[in-house]
Amino acid sequence: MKIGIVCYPTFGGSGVVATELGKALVEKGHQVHFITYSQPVRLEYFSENLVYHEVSVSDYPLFEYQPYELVLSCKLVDVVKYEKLDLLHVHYAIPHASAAYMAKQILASQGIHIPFITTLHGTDITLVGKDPSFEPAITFAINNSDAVTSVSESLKRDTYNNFPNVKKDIHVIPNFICLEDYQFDNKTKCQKKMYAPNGERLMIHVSNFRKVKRVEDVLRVFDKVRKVIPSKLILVGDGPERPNIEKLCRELDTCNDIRSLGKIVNPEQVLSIADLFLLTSETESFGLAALEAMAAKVPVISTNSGGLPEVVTNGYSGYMSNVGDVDEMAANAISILKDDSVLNQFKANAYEQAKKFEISKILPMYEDLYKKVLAESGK
Ligand code: GMT
Repeated sequence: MKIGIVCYPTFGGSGVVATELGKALVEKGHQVHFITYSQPVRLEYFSENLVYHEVSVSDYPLFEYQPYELVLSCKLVDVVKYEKLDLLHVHYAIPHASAAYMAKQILASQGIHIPFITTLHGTDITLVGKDPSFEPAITFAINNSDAVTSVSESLKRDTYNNFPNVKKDIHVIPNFICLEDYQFDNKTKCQKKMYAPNGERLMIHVSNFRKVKRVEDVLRVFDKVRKVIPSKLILVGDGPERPNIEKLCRELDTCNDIRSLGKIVNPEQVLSIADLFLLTSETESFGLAALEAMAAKVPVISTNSGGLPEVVTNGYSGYMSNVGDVDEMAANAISILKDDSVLNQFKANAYEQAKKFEISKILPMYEDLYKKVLAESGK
């Protein structure tokens, strides 16, 4: 198949999922065209069946806001037509689904039929999607997609709850992991002793430091744990909440026990040296970061919001608590970290849990959906 993939090329989970999906499809012999405004961060991959098309929005003084969606639609028209694509797969509803719809209509007027699949990732539905002014456009784009997927049952429920006029059947296809990427020997550049020189336990948090992640709760949990068990914390990522996080580090006097590593394209190595992953989000449609941690044999302490209970098994691969319950999260973290044998059991369980989301199990779900959509559209 010749598949066009549209996504945000940044560090967010939806871009990572789209990129890894594209690479896996190429491995299976499909031809994949990424159509994005910059090279996706994890697209460090070469194949004659992988093509990147940049969407560049030209600057013009009249535009206070550049018409990105329109430019994307026109780029889709161009790529579909000249690369003879079979279908488009757009990740994140806003504005990718409506851009795909417009491209589809333009192409139809020229006698070219292109079906498109929309994958809902989370904040397109739970946060941005809640802004009522977006509702008609998102509802319309979802209802007019040839197929719609969501990354969890929880997100599917949220979509029907937040968008009562959505009538489209939503297929749940969970996010996935390539476990091969997590096989390291002891000679990796990233060593635990760099960050925990005196044998401390090592905790880690990875996110885009937005409000929804409640990174302050990560610091509060860490602070409670380090008072009982000598510990260090690694923060990976960056985002708008950083100044507040730094302020809280100073207030709690935890700065000397925390290392910020900034944005890391492939966090597998640094994850693999950690003992525990902290994810304190207000909501997560899935929590790809938690899955990546488990793939690196790191148990997860998280909230029980959104799709996280579909990813983490409570009391097995980690523990989940109500949003904001930092006391319980700290107590759970201590119960795992205080004993080597308990920690090792949770690490092994985390890896077993991650195996359920191995890419080889999930990729066929997308391929089957592509085939179904192509058959239904007479291609
Ligand atoms: O908001 C973010 O954290 C980024 C966002 C995205 O679109 O990249 O992440 C969402 O999609 C990920 C991939 O499907 C999920 O693993 C995240 O849970 C989800 N984030 C939220 O729901 C907050």
